[in-house]
Amino acid sequence: MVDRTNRPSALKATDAAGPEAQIDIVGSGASSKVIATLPSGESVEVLLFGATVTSWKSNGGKTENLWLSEKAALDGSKAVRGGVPVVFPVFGPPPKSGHPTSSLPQHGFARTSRWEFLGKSAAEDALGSDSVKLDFGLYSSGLTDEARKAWPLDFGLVYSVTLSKDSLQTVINVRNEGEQSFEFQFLLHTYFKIQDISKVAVNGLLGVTYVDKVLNATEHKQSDNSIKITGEVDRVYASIPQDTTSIVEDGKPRFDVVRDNLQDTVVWNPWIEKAKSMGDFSPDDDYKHMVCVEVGAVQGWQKLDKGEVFEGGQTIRSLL
Ligand code: TA6
Repeated sequence: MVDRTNRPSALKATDAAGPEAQIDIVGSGASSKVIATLPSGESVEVLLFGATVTSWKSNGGKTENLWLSEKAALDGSKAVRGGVPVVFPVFGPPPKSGHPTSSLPQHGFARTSRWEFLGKSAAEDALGSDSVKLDFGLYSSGLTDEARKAWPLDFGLVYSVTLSKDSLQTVINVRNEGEQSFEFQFLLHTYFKIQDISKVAVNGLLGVTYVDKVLNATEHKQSDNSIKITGEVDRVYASIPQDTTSIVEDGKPRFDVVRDNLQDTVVWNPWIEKAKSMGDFSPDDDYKHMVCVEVGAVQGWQKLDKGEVFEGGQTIRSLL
């Protein structure tokens, strides 16, 4: 934690009633991050690189809810291994050729771009100190030359991160700022911190069709309500009817993940070999202490014509 005396004067969320959330901007360049802390101690940290949430603490600040690799790059050198990376405009490896995203890196450019901090406000539906909303922006002009060349479409993204006492809401607003229509995919690649993967179940996907990337991307139907993780899991569940997916640990509800205008969810755990093969995944056996439940619009493409807007996101509730 940065020693408070060395921090620039804290910014106040001016329009919240009652005691105010504290906003600090720390670090410099690609390592800059925004820290919001409620008077009751809950906090969220957002790296401007990728607008990546790297920490979310509930329970008065005592409970860290997100997993972050000990070797996560936090200097802008590569996508953050952990927290909530923002995936846009393509999920996974892009189409091999003949698609506007074909020459983009896996998971697109949003998570490896430098976003702007647009400011803070009391969330529309929040009362005073119980909530604070942080807005981040990424525009075509803010892309690297390489990304701009690879995907020369005019767009605007506003990503809102709202911290409340027991929940974190992250919502994207995508706008087509150009003459040409474009299509995109979006996903929030959330790494949840858990105690023991052998005691975890992911519930709420009963009967949903999924593509299993561990089984050669074959299609399956979820045959029971609880998904247990006993090996590498990499499944893309599509067109999910109910909006909440739950993470249960040791029989007790730990997180609710509520989708808003996003129909799909990816469940991922790299398990032993894949964890070892990722240089920035550390410690190697930390697959036991994380699970990804990633909400998104990744089945097919969302199309925006000139001036059109798409909005979607998640509210994750810590139930500890
Ligand atoms: O969301 C699951 C997934 O698509 C996995 O296939 C795995 O590749 C993971 O994302 C991590 O991708 P990354 O590019 O961050 O290493």
